Amino acid sequence: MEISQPEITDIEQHWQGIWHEAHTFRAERETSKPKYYILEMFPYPSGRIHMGHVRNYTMGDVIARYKRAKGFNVLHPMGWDAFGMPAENAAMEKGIPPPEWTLKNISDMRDQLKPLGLSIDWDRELATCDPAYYGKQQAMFIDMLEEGLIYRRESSVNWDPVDLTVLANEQVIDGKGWRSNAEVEQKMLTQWFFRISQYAEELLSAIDNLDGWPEKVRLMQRNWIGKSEGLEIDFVIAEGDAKLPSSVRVFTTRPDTLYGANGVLLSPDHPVAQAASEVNRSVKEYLVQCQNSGLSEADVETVEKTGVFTGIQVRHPLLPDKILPVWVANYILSEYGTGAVFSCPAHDIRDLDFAHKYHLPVIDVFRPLDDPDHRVNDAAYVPAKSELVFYTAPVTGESVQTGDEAIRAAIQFCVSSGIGKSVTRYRLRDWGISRQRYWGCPIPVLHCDMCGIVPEAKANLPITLPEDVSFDQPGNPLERHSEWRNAVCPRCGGNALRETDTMDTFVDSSWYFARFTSPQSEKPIEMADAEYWMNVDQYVGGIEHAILHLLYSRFFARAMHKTGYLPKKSIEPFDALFTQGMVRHEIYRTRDSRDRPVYHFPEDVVVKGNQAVLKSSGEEVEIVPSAKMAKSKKNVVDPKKLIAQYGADTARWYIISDSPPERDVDWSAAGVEAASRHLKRVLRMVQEAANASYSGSLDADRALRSDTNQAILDVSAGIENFAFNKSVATLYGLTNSISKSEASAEAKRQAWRIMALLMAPITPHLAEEIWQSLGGGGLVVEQPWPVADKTLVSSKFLTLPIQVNGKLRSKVQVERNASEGQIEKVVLEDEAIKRALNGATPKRLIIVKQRIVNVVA
Ligand code: ANZ
Ligand code: ZN
Repeated sequence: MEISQPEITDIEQHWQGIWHEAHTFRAERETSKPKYYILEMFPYPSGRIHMGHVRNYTMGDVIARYKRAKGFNVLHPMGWDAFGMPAENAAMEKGIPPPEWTLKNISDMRDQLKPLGLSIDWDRELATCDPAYYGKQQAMFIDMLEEGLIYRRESSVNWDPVDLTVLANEQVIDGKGWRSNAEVEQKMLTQWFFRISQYAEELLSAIDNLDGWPEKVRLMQRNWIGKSEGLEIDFVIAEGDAKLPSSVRVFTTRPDTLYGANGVLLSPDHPVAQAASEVNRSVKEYLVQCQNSGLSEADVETVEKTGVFTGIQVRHPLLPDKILPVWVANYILSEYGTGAVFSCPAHDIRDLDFAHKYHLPVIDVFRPLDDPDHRVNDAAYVPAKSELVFYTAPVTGESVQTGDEAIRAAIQFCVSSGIGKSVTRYRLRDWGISRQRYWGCPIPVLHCDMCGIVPEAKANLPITLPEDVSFDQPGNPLERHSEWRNAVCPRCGGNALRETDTMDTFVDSSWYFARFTSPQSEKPIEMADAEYWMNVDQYVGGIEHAILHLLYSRFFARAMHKTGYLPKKSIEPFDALFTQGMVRHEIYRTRDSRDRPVYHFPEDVVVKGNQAVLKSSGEEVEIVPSAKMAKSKKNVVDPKKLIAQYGADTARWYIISDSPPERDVDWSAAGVEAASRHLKRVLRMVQEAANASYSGSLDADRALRSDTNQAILDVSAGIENFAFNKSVATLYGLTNSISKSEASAEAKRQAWRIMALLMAPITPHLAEEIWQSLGGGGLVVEQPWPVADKTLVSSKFLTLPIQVNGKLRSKVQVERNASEGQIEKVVLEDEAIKRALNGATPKRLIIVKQRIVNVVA
C-alpha cells in the first residue's frame, strides 16, 4: 500500500519532535571530541524562504549530519542578517515599523525552515538587529576606533537624491540609483571608514594559503585588491602662468611606454588643475562642468572622455628638449595613484580615445613581433604583458622583450637614474561604512562642542535605536529625533549630539560566525569558545558574496584579533568555502492584448514535452529556457508548498540529486515527482523486508554485502567531495541491488539498515523510520557512520556510473569482465535509467569498459 502524504507529514513531524525533545542538535563544548563547524551564509529575513535557501541549507545539513555520524562535535547554527533597506521600504510603503516587519519575517521564515528538518542548534539563533548583538558590535567599534582601525574623513560619495542615501558603487546602475532610479550625484560627506587598505598586502598574500577555497573566488579577491607595481615620475614644469609647484608627479604601471608619452593628464581635483583654474577661464569652466557631471568610478570606463588644456607645459623626463602639454581630463581619478598620469595613446585604449578627440599625437613604442610595420590607427595596441614584442623605443634593454621584462627594466633604470620612485599600489580602498539610514547599527560616538568626537562609554551600550520614529519624510529619521540625538558627553558631561549614521550591514555580517560560538555572552566573544569552535571548517554560500562579504569578514577577523576578540588562528575565519549554484526554472509566458509579457507560475501551467498550456483556459504558453528563479518572472516554486505536497525528505533528496552542487540546477516537477515515488518505494520495500522470513543463496548474500560495502565507500566519497548527486545515484543503485537480490530476508534487512545510515544525512526522517521498522535500537542520528569492510567489496564486480545525456543517473554493478551486451542489458533494466528515459528508446550506448556508460537518448 502506497503511503499517503498526510502520513509522510506525520512521520516527519514525529521525528522532528523527538530530536527536539532530546536536544539532539544542541552543540556544547566538549574538548574530548574533535569539533566541526559548518555554516551556511545566514539569510536576509525577507519573509519567505526560496529554493536557493533550501538548496543551501540542505547541503550544509548533509555535511552536518554526516560529520556528526563520523564522530565530530558539530556546530551548525542559524541566524538572520536583519538590518537593511527593505525594512525601511516596508515602513515607508506599508507603515509597518522596521523592527516589527523584521521580527515577523524572521518568525515566518523560521516556521518555513523548521519543517525541512535541519540539524540546527536553534538555541544559538541570533538576529543582527537585536541590541544584544549590535551592542557588542558597538563595543568592538569603540575598541577598533581607539586602535586606529577606524577613522573619519570627507569623501565623495554616490548620493541618491530621492532615497537621500549614499550608494555603494555596485548600487549605481548606469548612473542611476538601483532602487529609486534617480540620477546619482557626487557629494562630499564626512564618513566613517575602516582602514582595510592598511591590510591590502596581508589580505592579498594570505589568499595563497586558502587551500580550501575555490580558485575562482581566490582570483576574484586578488583582482579586487588589485595590486600593481609601478613607478612615480616627476615631470618638471617648464612653463605656466599660475602659482605652480616645480613638477607634477604621475603614477604609471607602464614605464616601458615613457617614450610614447604625448602629455600629462590631471584629475579635476588635482591641485595643479585647481591652480590653473585661477588664471585660466576655460579650465575654470571645465572644472565646474566636471563637478556637476558627477562621475563615479564605475562610469569612468564608459563615459565619453573630455578634457581641457591648462596652458602648462612640462619636460619629458628622458628627453629634456621635448615639451609636453598638461591637460585636465575627466577620466583621471583623484583618489587613485597620484591623481595624474602621462598619457600614451598608442598603448592605452582610453588615452587613444582622448587623443583622437583632441587630435593629439600618437607615438608607439612597441609593435607585434610578426608585424614590424604596424601602425596604431583605430585601436590601441595592448598585448598581454607576458607577450614578446618588438620595441622601437625601449627605455632600456633589448628591442625584443616581453612587456613584463621591459617594465621591470624601465623601473630599475628610472629608479637608478633618479627620475622615478618605485611604488606598489592597491585598488582596494578603505571601507566606508556610514549609512544615512535608520535601520542599522548606530555608530556609538558623540559630537561634543567641547571635546569633539567622543566614543560612547561602554557602560552606556547598547545604544539602541529609538522606536518612535516616522518614515513619512525622506532622509534619516534619527536626525529628526531630537530626544535621541541629544545626549551627554561621556568625557565632559556637557551636551553632545549623537552620531546619526548607522553602519553598513556588511559590518553585521562580518563577525556573526564568531558570535555563534558564544551567542549569549555578555562579551562580544568568549575567548574559550572561540578557541574551541573557530574556525568555520566549511562555509557554504552563494558566489554573489565572493568578494565583499568574504573580504570584509577576513579584514574584520584581523581587526578583532588586534583588539583582543579573536585568537590569532582565526584571522582567516573560513578554512574551506563552497559556492553552490543557483536554482533555475523554465519561464512560462503569454502576451496580453498589447503584446506585453504576462508570466505564469509553474503550478498554473500544464507542460507536456516542449508544449505548455494554461490550466485555467487552455491558452497556449510560451516556454522560455530556464533562468534563476525570480518572483518577477514567476518561475518560482514555493518551498512551503513543495514540502506540504511531498514532504521535506523529497525536497531535500531532489534538490541535491540532480546536479553537482556547484552547478546550477534546473527545477523540474517531473524530477520531484520521481524523487517522491522513489522514496515511497523504499519505504514500501523496507516494510516488506521487515516481516519477511525467506532464505536466499549464500552467493546472493555475499553479493549484496559487497554492494552494500561498496555503497558505503561511494556515498562517503560523494559527501566528502561535495558530489552529493553521486551519493544519491549510489543510493538509487543500492536500492535496485537490494530489490533484485536473491539474498535472504535477514541479509536484506542488514542491507536496509546500512541504507538507513547512508540516507540519514539526506533524508533524515525516512532514515529514522526505516531504522525503527527494522528494529535498530535508538535513533539513526545517534548512530556512527558505517565503516566499509573492504574485504567484502568483491573484486569480481565493479560499479559503473551511468549517465543519460551526460547527466549521472544511476550506478550499476556488473562483473568486471562483463561483455558489452551484458552491460547494456543491466543498464537498460535499471530502474533509475528507465525513469530517466521516461519511455524513450535510447539512440545509442557509449560504453567505456570498466569506467562509465553514457546513454544517448
Ligand atoms: C602610462 C601608461 C601607458 C599607462 C600605457 C597604461 C598604459 P592599474 O595597472 O590598473 O593600476 N592611471 C594611473 N593613475 C590613474 C588615475 N588616477 N586615474 C586614471 N588612470 C590612472 O592602472 C595603472 C595605469 O592607469 C597607469 O599606467 C596610468 O596609465 C593609469 F600604455 O601610465 B599608465
Ligand atoms: Zn565633551
